[in-house]
Amino acid sequence: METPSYARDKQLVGGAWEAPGYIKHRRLIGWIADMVALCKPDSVHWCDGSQEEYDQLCNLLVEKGTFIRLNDKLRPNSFLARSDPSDVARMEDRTFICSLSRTEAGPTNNWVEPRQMHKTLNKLFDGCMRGRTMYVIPFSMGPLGSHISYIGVQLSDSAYVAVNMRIMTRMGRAVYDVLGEDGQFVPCMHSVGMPLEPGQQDVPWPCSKDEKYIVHFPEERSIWSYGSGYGGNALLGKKCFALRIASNIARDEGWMAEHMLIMGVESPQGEKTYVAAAFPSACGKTNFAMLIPPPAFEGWKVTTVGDDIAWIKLNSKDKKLHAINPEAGFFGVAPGTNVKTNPNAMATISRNTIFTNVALTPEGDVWWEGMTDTPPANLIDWQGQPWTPDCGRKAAHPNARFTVPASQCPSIDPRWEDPEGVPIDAFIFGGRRSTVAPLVFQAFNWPYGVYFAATMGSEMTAAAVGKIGEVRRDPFAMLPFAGYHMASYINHWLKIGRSIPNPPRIFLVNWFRKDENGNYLWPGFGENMRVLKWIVERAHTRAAGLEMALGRVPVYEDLDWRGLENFTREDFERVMSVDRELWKNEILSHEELFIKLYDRLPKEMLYVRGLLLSSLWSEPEWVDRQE
Ligand code: SAT
Ligand code: MN
Repeated sequence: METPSYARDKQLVGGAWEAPGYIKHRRLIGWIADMVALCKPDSVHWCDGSQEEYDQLCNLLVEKGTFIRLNDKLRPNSFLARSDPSDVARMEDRTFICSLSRTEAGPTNNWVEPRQMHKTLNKLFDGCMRGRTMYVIPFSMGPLGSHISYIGVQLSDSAYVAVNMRIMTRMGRAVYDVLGEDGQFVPCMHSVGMPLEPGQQDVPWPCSKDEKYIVHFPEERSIWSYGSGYGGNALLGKKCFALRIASNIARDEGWMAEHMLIMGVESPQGEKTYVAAAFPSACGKTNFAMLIPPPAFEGWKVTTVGDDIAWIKLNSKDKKLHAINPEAGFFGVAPGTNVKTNPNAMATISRNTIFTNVALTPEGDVWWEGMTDTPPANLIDWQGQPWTPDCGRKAAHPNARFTVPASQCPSIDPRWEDPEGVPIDAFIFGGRRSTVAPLVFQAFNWPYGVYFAATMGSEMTAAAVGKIGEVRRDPFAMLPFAGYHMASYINHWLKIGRSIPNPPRIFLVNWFRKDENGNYLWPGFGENMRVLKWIVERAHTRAAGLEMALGRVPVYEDLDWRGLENFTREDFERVMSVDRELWKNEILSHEELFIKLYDRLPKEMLYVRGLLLSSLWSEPEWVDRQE
């Protein structure tokens, strides 16, 4: 690597920047010096995480045209940002896992030899912050100082990133106290990739139109992101650190970093059960995590620990898996969110929120598809253009997001910051499938559960740039987020199951099944409580579960239908049906994934597949005689 070392480049000390005296960590200061020398920013801003700093940076973003301040009466202390139309979602084909060997990254990740990638990045980052400020953003994933937490320091030339990171993580000066003189941190390097020549006018959303790289070095535990300012590409604590790098740390240390929401379910008797659920991006994790039970479920309550990421470790005292939410905020999908689908989210985002790529009303408030049945008149769309319902364009981008502190959520769980985490009794996995997958079933045991999670299919959404609607295998909803070989990741799950005396029960759900006319067969949202109640009762081995080909299922009588009487037994049977012919094809398509992962595929995947074929096969002779 050709970057000058701190020791060699004495000129930098006391030059355009100087580390504040409260930072005692020489290796950190050295790394920042190297990065300043490489990126050549005009100035360095050391984020302290204070409210004053947040307000100042938001004002700066308003001045620069990146932010529009929303009407303070309707949406206090909130802002709208509009991104460049080329920079609206995660870019999976520009995301790289640069482990030492290609085999380690596995066939589902993009890989480039690490020295080669460092060369490329060093060229790109050389001078990339000219004309800009470098923000030094110290953050903790997990409660500050907790034994479960990890620290990162992000260097970024985006003030938008700095203010978003203050919401999404525990960001600020106190992180340096925890780091001390030699604590561990993950260096997270980020640039929007648009240096400014002297006199060059900036744009509201700087980014690099033609070169984007989101790069992870698992052995180095470092992250480099270039060219994008949006979401998971740029807020490096989230997918890059808390999933891709953390999944590597977790594998080495024997815990799990998962793309899961965490929720508490409280019964009328006051019994609290925590469950964690994995769904791919933009498949309703935030809605499920904040679910409000239907009125007939009086006394039942759902509380929210997290909506996107879970770090799960074995608790040595109770020998159960405990989960924490490493994040401090929600970066949720706006379209489709409304007072019916997610009243808690609507209340959460009533203030102190950054909206990105939603529409603007003439009163200075926000709007998106699905917020109300009728759009307000005279909207300005997410690209700043006048918008009418018949113009043929969407008012908000389908991947428009809100960034908001989790503490503002009315359903936030009292233990959401508990450094010991919350004990998990059930795991739920669900994709978006208009056909084939039934509403709910429980896997017979841990290896069966791992099999179904590993072979989960889901139709692609707008959260990533790609073919929306196409079914792809998304093992554990981690396809874009596992930082190493996917088959080793599956094996890690099997190992975890073997290491716990009584592992959580595993359930598979599908809220998205449709009929021949494209109508949803299941009402979803708050009504998912009916399924959740069965899951919780099963996890405590109190509810019945009929043994069927795929696993144990509720029969009609096993679910609580009070308040949903117009959903008939036939409706239920349709949404639960398992078509053996379709399932044989489904299992054939699992084979495609297995062949891809062949070199490291755990043998359990083949055993379970064999057993499933055995239970899905119908004996032709016997069937003939019955006809
Ligand atoms: O990766 S993002 O944080 O932009 C959103 C997601 O895909 O879940
Ligand atoms: Mn996510």
